[in-house]
Amino acid sequence: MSRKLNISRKWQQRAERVIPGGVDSPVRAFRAVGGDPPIIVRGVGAHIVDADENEYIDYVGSWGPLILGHAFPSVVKSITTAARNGASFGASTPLEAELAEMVVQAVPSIEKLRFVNSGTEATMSAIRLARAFTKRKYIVKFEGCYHGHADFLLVKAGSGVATLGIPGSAGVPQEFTKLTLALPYNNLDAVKKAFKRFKDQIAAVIVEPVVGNMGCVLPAPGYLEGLRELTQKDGALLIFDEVMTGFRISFGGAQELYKIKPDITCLGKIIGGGLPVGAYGASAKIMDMVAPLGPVYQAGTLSGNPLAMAAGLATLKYLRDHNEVYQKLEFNAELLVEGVAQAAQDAGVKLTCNRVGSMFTFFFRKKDENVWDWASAEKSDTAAFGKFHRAMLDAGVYLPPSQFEAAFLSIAHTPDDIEETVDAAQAAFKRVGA
Ligand code: KE4
Repeated sequence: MSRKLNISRKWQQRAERVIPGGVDSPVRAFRAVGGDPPIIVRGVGAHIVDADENEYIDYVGSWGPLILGHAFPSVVKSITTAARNGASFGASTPLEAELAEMVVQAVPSIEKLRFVNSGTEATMSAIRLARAFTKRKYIVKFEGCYHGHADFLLVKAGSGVATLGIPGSAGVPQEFTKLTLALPYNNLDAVKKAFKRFKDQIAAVIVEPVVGNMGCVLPAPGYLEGLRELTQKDGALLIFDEVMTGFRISFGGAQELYKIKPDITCLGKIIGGGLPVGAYGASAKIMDMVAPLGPVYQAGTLSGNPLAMAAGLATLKYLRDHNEVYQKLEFNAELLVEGVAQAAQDAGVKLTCNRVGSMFTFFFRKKDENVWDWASAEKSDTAAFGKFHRAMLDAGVYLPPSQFEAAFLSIAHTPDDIEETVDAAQAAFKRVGA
């Protein structure tokens, strides 16, 4: 039965009069799945509640930051304490150094880092730094990977292996993307060819070590090692965009899990505990090129904001002091994904489930095949995904409103939540299969 969304709809209509699409980020408009987006008024633990008082089990978790769940007590306490001392000074506070120390301890490839306000700022700054450090211009990114909305990163994949970037958004002049090479993910051959064609000219390769932004896609065995080797050989920097995977798939992120040492790491989401934070970090040799020490300019009014630092500190302290949460997340995520996969099989629905730790995606397929890059991901049956998403929403399960996004489990999700989700999936697959 469809959920009553009357008050949500009124808020959506009111917002649409003053905000494009009524949303401050496109995916929230639910265009990919249809129907009205619930307008959320509060969250606690693994649950969120909309303006019509409908409750949902939340698997978006603000797109990754809320690994502890909503309104986690120590996070709330740290934010309110910080707020009572003043929200922002435009001056340094002890909290920034404290959080930076925690990140440096957790991620050995980072000796120094700079806080910014979003993942976009982190990757944009990391690439500027890589270009300055190597004195080279070209960058390589991969189809289906998303690194925020900096102009030169909004590129459509070129048709050929080393076709220069084609703007992926209106308002991005071709001149801004012609130094960006967009290659297929999980294809080392394409990278070898690019380094051959642009020998000694590529400043950096930026990659989501586990992709979240085409849906969850895993690196093929040897792929990340290959990127490390090829970049090292040519003198290009390897940038791990761990905005999503950092502190998510392990306390040390994907680089700990896959034992790869990137040159620059971009972080965000979890390190802000739900408040706006991004960061980029590297060896001191690289980071000391950043102003005021070096010639690479980057700045931000609210960078290192005390409330965001406080939320990040509380989140990372909890994860550091309760490292067993990663095993619990692994166990619960496997239980959930296996349960949904079985429900799909019972209903005769073709589903490919990709998962690393507590980030996962259910790909609706027309035939049984894996999803290992954008070309295979985009063959998904997005209409079937849309039907499934709406059925799950009606059943009180809030999944990412796009086939090409990762879903997230938090430490707040209980066995009952998981059982309820699998039961809802069983019914939803019947609707999809119908
Ligand atoms: P932000 O600028 O949105 O903080 O971060 C950009 C970014 C960079 N790198 C990775 C790996 C990311 O996943 C993101 C942002 N992730 C999306 C979720 N797919 C944010 C959701 C949204 O755009 O509303």
